Amino acid sequence: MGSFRVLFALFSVLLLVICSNGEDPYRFYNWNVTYGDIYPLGVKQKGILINGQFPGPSIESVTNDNIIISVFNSLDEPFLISWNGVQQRRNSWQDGVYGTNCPIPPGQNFTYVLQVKDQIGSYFYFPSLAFHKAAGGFGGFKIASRSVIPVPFDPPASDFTILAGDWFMKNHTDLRAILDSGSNLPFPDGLLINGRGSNGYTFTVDQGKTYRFRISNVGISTSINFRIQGHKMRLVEVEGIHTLQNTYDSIDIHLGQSLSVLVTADQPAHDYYIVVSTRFTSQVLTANSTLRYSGSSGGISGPPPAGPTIQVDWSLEQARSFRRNLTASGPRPNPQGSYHYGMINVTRTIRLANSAPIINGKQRYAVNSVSFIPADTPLKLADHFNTPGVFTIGSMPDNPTGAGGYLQTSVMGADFRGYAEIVFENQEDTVQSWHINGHNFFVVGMDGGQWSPASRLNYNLQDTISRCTVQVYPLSWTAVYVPLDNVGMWNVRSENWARQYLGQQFYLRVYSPANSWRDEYPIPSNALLCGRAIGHHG
Ligand SMILES: *[C@@H]1O[C@H](CO)[C@@H](O)[C@H](O)[C@H]1NC(C)=O
Ligand SMILES: *[C@@H]1O[C@H](CO)[C@@H](O)[C@H](O)[C@H]1NC(C)=O
Ligand SMILES: *[C@@H]1O[C@H](CO)[C@@H](O)[C@H](O)[C@H]1NC(C)=O
Ligand SMILES: *[C@@H]1O[C@H](CO)[C@@H](O)[C@H](O)[C@H]1NC(C)=O
Ligand SMILES: *[C@@H]1O[C@H](CO)[C@@H](O)[C@H](O)[C@H]1NC(C)=O
Ligand SMILES: CC(=O)N[C@H]1CO[C@H](CO)[C@@H](O)[C@@H]1O
Repeated sequence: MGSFRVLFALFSVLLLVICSNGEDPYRFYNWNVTYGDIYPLGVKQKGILINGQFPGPSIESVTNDNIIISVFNSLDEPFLISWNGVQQRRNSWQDGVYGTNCPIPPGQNFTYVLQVKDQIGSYFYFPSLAFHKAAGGFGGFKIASRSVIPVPFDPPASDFTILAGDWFMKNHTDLRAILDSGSNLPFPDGLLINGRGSNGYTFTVDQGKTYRFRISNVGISTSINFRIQGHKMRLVEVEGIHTLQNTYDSIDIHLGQSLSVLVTADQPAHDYYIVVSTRFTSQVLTANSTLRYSGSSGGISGPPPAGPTIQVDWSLEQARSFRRNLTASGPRPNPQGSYHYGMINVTRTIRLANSAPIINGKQRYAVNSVSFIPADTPLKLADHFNTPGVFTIGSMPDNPTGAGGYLQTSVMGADFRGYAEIVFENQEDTVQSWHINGHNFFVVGMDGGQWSPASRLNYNLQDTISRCTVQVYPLSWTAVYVPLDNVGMWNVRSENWARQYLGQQFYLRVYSPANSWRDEYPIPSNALLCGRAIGHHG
């Protein structure tokens, strides 16, 4: 361990030289990824732990920090970690998905060099390959505002991370085998709050004080609803945007989404239920935690608070009530309303329709009929080394084709500094959740039925939130505006993990001909090489 530290210190010095923003603070993490016994639903399972923890340790950072994470893969399978919503400006080299990085082989390590440039907010990290996410390996990722930037609420007495989501008793290799054989996943076996099922976790508060809860849905297959018995929640942040501070009794959080609420401990000093439950499922799963007032005189009383179950309109109305506070600052001191997203000319409209085709006798998932399959070399590396035959730009159409599904390593080309309107069209009867790496997008509209150009008349061009993960309700559409301001190879994916695994994803290649460090960083000197990239030098 000692020599590892010395080596690591030397390596860090090297990295300091590589990183362009030497003046911003550095934070170092050493992570050992192992299998270990966990009991999330009361029964022993083999989970993926980081430094012995499930969920993994939280990353606590401040805008512009450099984050250096050395990941040692002690599993028996190749492994990568990705950063949900943490943007990697100019640096898709660090994105940690199949299309950008070679997997870390078993028994080896890789050091990620991230900078949380011009960002604030609540996010999480997760293992991106091979359905590992169903075994754990995820954790919170907070980016606080710099001390000189005003935040539109008083500092909370404490800041709690809640990672909630559905969970399966089958392990990730069994779940993978089900999907590989062409079948659907079973219904999940339970819900977890910070790695535990019912009555596992206790959050202790002082009467009269106000607390921030950062809540992420880290699950595999279902939207969730979050609520606290007897307490109102004041929404303050959604994926890095300070919102109008509306109060809610309960809030829906779709797959891959994160948000923050403030909760004031303004009730008698007892224990209260914190509840999550599944949304839009015929069977409703729930999990409990406890909000405990310090000096609580009594246990929990009454039934856990009920929440919405299958109601779609309720959720749609709530989503529309999430608005940007135009006068609050974001990562910079200027107000969030100073970027007039509604006044910028759209350079391209892209319509993306999800589907569930059977291809070669197996269940697959697709977007515009294309079901993504990995190639033998990460796309970013193939692009960098000009390796032919790995992927074709333009293999992902801009519009639904109406055709059946087919398999392809799909990459869509896009011009740096373009301004795209993307319409996610869902003609299936299930909720979708879409994520775009490296970018934040403005959620300008969502509604039931089929999108048409006339739908633009009802877009919110004033004060909608921007985020990185958005839901699309059953038989509905969601439209977003995306500033294509980050050069790189970026994953666009379903956050429903079976859909992602079986092809409902593609890569967006945001391209600048300038070939300049101002637009994109060069390949890192420690980049792992694999497939047809072996033998090349950065
Ligand atoms: C990782 O943890 C395992 C199990 O505790 C241990 O055997 C191994 O030496 C650790 N590796 C590193 C690099 O710390
Ligand atoms: C918006 O932010 C401003 C500036 O911090 C703050 O004074 C105001 O209370 C906020 N408004 C709402 C409705 O949250
Ligand atoms: C998952 O469980 C199966 C038995 O159901 C077992 O054969 C397999 O080794 C397990 N996988 C892991 C990674 O533990
Ligand atoms: C929540 O807690 C209550 C009371 O302890 C318990 O009866 C109920 O079963 C719990 N819910 C779940 C899903 O376990
Ligand atoms: C948008 O396009 C219109 C019509 O082509 C043009 O008049 C206007 O200046 C453009 N606006 C911006 C902000 O570029
Ligand atoms: C502990 C360990 O294996 N460290 C290795 C991490 O990876 C670098 C190369 O990227 C090696 O030099 C270290 O020995």
